Amino acid sequence: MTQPDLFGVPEFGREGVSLLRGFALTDAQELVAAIEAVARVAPFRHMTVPGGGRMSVGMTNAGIGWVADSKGYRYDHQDPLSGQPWPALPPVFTHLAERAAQAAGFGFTPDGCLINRYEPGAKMGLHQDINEGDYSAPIVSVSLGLPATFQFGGLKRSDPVEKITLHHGDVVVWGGPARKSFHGVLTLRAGHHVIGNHRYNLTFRKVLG
Ligand code: MD3
Ligand code: FE
Repeated sequence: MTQPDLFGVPEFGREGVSLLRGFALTDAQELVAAIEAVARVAPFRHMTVPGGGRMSVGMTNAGIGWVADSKGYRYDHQDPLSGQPWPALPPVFTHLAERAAQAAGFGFTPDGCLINRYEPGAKMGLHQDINEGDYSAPIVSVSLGLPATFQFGGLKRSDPVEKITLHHGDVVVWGGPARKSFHGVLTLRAGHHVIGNHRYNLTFRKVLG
């Protein structure tokens, strides 16, 4: 299902993708406060990927957490920095993800949320999200703060990509045939936003099958 725009034509016409412009706007302040509360317990950090590079995006997690290190990618109940469990999913996170998935035609309760923080200059190269246990579940993504250009391709890295700008409060639900598509985020441009001069992205996942 896709979100029709003002002219009744889907703005982003890919099967399995629902773009819910502004869906998180009314909860944005509460979402940002919850992100910052998580980050006081589990600070944003720049993970190292198996090739040895340092990710430009700062990351933390709530619920079951996504972790990269020199040995690979995995999900873990514990924050490797503290040895403690990741903070629980804040109720405002879970509720928003469930409502967005429902609006897109999915029954979905997340068990993990990767929280990305983009400062100007940060980017995320083309990749697939294929470490989760349940590909029948969608991924719900929430954008907050500065706008970013998102790239969305096909099932092969070499497939052509479509670009779309994601703004503060936009929610995208990716499921069905779109679930294993390549995607990435272009370098964040500097700007000013009331939440701070950065971008947060929440990706809600069903990690356990
Ligand atoms: C399409 N994050 O954390 S969210 C990621 O804006 C990630 O921070 C980006 O990709 C961000 O893994 C993009 C949109 C997104 C997330 C997962 C997807 C799109 C997706 C999984 C499958 C297809
Ligand atoms: Fe991803």
